[in-house]
Amino acid sequence: MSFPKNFLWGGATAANQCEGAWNEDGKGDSICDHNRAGSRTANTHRTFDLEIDTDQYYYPSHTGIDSYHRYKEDIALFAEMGFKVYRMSIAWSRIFPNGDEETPNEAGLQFYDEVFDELAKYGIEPLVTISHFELPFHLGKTYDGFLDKRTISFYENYATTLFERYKDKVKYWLTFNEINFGTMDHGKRINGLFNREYTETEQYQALHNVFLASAKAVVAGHKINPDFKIGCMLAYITMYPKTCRPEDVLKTQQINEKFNFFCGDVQVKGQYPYFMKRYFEKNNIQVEITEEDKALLKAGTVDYYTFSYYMTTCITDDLEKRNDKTGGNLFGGVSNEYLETSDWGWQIDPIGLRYTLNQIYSRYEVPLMVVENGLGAFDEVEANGSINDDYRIDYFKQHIIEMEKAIDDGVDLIGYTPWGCIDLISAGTGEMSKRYGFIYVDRDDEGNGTLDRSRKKSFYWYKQVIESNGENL
Ligand code: P53
Repeated sequence: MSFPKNFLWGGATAANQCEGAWNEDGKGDSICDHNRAGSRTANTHRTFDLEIDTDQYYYPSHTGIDSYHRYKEDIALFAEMGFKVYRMSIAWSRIFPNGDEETPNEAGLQFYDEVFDELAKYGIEPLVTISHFELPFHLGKTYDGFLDKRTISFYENYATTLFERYKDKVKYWLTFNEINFGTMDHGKRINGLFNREYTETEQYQALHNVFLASAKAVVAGHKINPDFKIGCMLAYITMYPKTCRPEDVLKTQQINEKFNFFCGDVQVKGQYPYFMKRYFEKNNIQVEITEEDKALLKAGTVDYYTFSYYMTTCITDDLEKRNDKTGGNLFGGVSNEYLETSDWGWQIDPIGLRYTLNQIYSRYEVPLMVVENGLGAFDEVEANGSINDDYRIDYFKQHIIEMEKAIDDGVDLIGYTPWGCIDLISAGTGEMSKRYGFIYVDRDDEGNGTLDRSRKKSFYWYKQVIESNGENL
């Protein structure tokens, strides 16, 4: 079997990692604009400043790759590769600078009108993430973000504004990026909990409010345009037991349920899974979940399921083995001796993608889309300007082969948008040198460079993959 005729090939980015123009045309500061650059060694720990101090520090999101001013050139390059779909996010604070205004900033709305019109010129379907780590800073500072129920209404107002405005231009939507980072460190970019330490109850309450906001958006969106496809988005980090010791297998199941299954269950099935209810009871976590909330979660289930897939990890309950941690991992996962790792320590596992697609599809049986996948790597520009990123081509080739096998297994996979189709700022480390793109951007970790775009070898390769609908790898 091969890829379906209407398969959505494309690429993915997020506003805060490429737009720049952080305070132009009325945009307010988002939570991301307070993150300084980090480094590969510091990995996921970037300094977060309550007060932005641009005289002293460099904040990568403030300029990004300047796509706010260069989007036409970028979209033309995507079109040249033959993209059918382009996943992007809308910067919430461009539309509602503080987040709690009643009326939107017209200049922000106008900007995305122009982006969608440009995509339409080339017949590229937009896929819009409504919230991709871009909570308006003010909502975190003043309301403790989603811990406060009022933030649900602010989000609903924001989402409804987008649905009304773009109802004839955008069909595919995602409510929250990587919602399952919810209660972890990355989660503060979603829920805005950064003013102090929060109890576990508060963290799960904020996540619950995020679920409610998502469900409200789904309900409102379907009313505005019944043809909308509104999905969820999870960071899927597939887990294998380190050994076949039953203790390891059981531990893997427990961590996997909480990280990979919990949020999807709520958003696809419309209810909390039994294991989370027990987890709350056993740990005295008192999340307020009313009957009305339960009805809303049921009414606001998503139309399709999307996820990011970069790596797999191994789990053990044997504490001694935990010293053998892998990069980018967030749950004390350990290494897999059968896999190679990226320069940032992420374990590369193409077969794991087939396994993952089947794991998710067997649980939900709704259409799936892989909306992030890719290799963050150092690229070298040759003297003649060419960039021969064969390692990236090889990574994608292996993953596409396994997606095709998953389709052959019977999985309803509808699209694939590799992450950072154009080089952009890394979310985890704030680096520019962690490159994912088919398109190279001349910019370094300190913010120097022309910002000029150029085609990597993988650009021509991906073009031919799309042209042949995945046949010509
Ligand atoms: P970076 C960690 C693990 C899995 C997905 O990540 C992650 C992260 C965040 O570090 O986030 C997603 O840039 C996210 C994107 C991000 C991309 O993965 O750290 O949705 O915004 O850029 C890649 O290499």
